[in-house]
Amino acid sequence: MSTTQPLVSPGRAALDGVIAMVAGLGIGNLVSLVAPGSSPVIPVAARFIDITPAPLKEWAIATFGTADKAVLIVGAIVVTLGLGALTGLVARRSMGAGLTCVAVLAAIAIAAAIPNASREMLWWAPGTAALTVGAWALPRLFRAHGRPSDETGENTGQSRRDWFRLAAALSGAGIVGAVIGRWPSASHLASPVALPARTLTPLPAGIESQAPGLSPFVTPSSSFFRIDTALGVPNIDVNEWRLDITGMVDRPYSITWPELLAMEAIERPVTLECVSNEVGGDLIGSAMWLGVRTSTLLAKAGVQRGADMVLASSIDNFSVSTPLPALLDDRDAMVVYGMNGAALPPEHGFPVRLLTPGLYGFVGATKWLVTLEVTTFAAKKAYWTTRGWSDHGPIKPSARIEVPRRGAKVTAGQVTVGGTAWAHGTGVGTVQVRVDQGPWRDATLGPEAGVQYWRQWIYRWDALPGDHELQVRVIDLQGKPQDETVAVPAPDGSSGLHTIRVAVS
Ligand SMILES: Nc1nc2c(c(=O)[nH]1)N[C@H]1C(S)=C(S)[C@@H](COP(=O)(O)O)O[C@H]1N2
Ligand SMILES: [Mo]
Repeated sequence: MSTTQPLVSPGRAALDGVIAMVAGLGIGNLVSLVAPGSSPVIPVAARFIDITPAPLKEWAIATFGTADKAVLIVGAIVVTLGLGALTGLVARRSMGAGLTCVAVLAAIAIAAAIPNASREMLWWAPGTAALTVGAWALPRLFRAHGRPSDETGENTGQSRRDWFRLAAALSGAGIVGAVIGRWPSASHLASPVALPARTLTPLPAGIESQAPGLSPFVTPSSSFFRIDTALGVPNIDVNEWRLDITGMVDRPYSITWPELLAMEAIERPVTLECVSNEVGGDLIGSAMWLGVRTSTLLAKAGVQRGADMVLASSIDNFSVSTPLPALLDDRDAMVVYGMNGAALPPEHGFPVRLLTPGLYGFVGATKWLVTLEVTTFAAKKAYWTTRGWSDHGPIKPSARIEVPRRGAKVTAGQVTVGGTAWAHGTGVGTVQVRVDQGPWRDATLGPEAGVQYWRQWIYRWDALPGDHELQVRVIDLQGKPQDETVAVPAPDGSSGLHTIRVAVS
């Protein structure tokens, strides 16, 4: 019998690799509690998102929408466990090579955690802990299988119990560490903050009660769509947060949280849409936003001639390029710290985000905002505009049918059709519905909250039995109908009529 014959079966070796990986990552994750934001998985996955080709990212957003991160996390877990199994198989041939794999994987995690700003002193700790635990566990798991008896190749009962105890302890520690450590999205630890009093009278009540399933007039913050490239939500301490106003200005300066709160606050109803939203899609929401005018903040710095854009960057190095006029004109673009009467939720940019009414989020709504750099389109590019999306992103007027749902079966007679419509800047004038390509008929509009906000609409339809097509369009207050040309989201937003079919019986 050859002495180089591995003592551990391939299945067991792979399982040992997986267990060592779970233990290492779990404990590393637990250690990341002391070094916030640097769990061993998140930085690797975050770098992965950065280098993912834009079309794949867009496909993920289009296919999974707000769930794209859940899909990515499950994918990351599967790939990670697969790497663990591979490491186990390598270790079966040579423990030295196996431990080298562990070290290389840990080195990647540690390198990916190198912080952009030197805010996190212990960024190296989680990856190092994962390395230590993984490198300790792997050879011990192998040894615990014991030497197979010469006759049968089977392990003894004693060694099986040893292995089982060790494996259970390591997996248990790993899983507990993963759960109580900072697993992605488990990090919603916004510090309680006091906000200035609200300045505006509350919005009128919507008409959602008249059509079950219709979007509420104001989208609750908890169900507001979320789109960003961040895996873990950045956890920002308001005491350390600063907004730098730099670039082509006479007097660059930084503003702190208390200084920002002391400035004159405005509160505005604004509908925010993602450029990736398909016609009829749900990447849109409407809320009441509280903050300070960007025009005031920029005027304090003294914008120099020749500038035509502001590059607004986040703590996680995301950026948008907003046309300068949109931040200075009377649409009241703002640096926002309140949403629907409370502090900005972590997922939506706590403590501070940019909000430019009338522009898609990718050119006007940086979350976790830390820098406003006054510059030019010729000099700088932003995150998505370097990936082929348009420099200018005004939200295209559109309308959608929310009830009945596409493909619904309804009873003949009076059917309530309803939805939302928006025409930023000008405002919604009329919403019209058409059945089976017939004449356009006016819908009844819900309350109005300014030209940057959507309107609900309802249409009472006398439905005859059969399959029918329903379409909707918005006409703005200047009488201009929405663009009916069918366009996909890239590069500057979708257009076309929202069209659904329903079965009436
Ligand atoms: N820091 C950061 N801000 C960001 C993004 C991002 O990826 N990172 N995405 C932008 C895009 S594309 C959109 S549509 C809006 C969405 O804002 P919401 O998640 O609050 O709905 O945020 C914008 N701000
Ligand atoms: Mo977006």
